[in-house]
Amino acid sequence: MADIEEARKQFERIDADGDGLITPAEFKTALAQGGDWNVTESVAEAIIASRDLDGDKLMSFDEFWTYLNK
Ligand SMILES: [Ca+2]
Ligand SMILES: [Ca+2]
Repeated sequence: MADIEEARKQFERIDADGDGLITPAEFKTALAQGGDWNVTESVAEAIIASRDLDGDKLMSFDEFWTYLNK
């Protein structure tokens, strides 16, 4: 079971501009900063699309949280 406070911190780290939505570009940057997992923007888009519940191509905190609790 994921911890919602920890999840929120992770989400805020990825959401570089703090608008509450993670774009593929933000996700890609966060992965690159996190270590050696370099993905292309289209891969980042695909990962977000697989977690995207409302089809806006962005990941909200709710979608991130749902994903963590799968
Ligand atoms: Ca953002
Ligand atoms: Ca979404």
